[in-house]
Amino acid sequence: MPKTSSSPVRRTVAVAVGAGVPGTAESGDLFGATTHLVDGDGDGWAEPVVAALGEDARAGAVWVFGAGSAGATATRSFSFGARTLGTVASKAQLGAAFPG
Ligand SMILES: [Ca+2]
Repeated sequence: MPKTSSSPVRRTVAVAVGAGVPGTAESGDLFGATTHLVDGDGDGWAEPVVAALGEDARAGAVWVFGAGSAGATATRSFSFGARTLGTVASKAQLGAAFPG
């Protein structure tokens, strides 16, 4: 995965879900329903952000994966949702509307 640039670029990002990824996959989570790339830590490498819109009664949750010269990785990945934020957001579908 290349470092971020100011020019818009569409890329396909494959992230293997498994060991090191927080949480447990459940039927109806809709993991991967929306995705986004953002350099959240400012190191120049865009981290994949993946939403699961069906998580927790459609409150939604977001996973952020690590990124670097070797690509995306579960290392340093984390997730958050309504429970993490201390809110009750039934059917809010956190992550449903990433910028295009
Ligand atoms: Ca980064």
